[in-house]
Amino acid sequence: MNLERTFAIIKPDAVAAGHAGEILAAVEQAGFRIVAMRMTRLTEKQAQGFYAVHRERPFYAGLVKFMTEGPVIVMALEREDAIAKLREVMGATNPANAAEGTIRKRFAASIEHNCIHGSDAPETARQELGFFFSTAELL
Ligand code: FUP
Repeated sequence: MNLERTFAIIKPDAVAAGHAGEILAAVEQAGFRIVAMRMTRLTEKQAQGFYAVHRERPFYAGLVKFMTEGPVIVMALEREDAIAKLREVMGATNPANAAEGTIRKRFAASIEHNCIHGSDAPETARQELGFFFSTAELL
């Protein structure tokens, strides 16, 4: 058994559209335990830092702007194989390619406004959890 933690963000589009509750329900129904959770509004610096890996990409400036446009919900989630499982439940980055029933298929409008983020690997999950949560919050 590989009990694991991952990091997720319900993005500004989903919070603004009133989909946060349904997304949380989908996450819980998929067997995740919510370890920590907070609503916050990212500063430009935080969004730039969080997505620094994409800083050379053409969509970077738009991504940073979008992520700072309104409140988000950041979460630490736990279950067996959490990282891969959350990405399965989220669906493909582009909702047009996302499988039926996935969160992005249900709630995302486009690849830019794709309603949820989930860490893509153990090292990123550790980094992203530490970016938003203190050790005490993750006990
Ligand atoms: P994912 O891990 O599924 O969130 O996807 P990526 O790490 O490839 O992309 C991170 C974010 O960049 C996406 F959620 C949305 C944004 N993005 C775009 O806006 N345009 C693109 O062509 C690709 C990604």
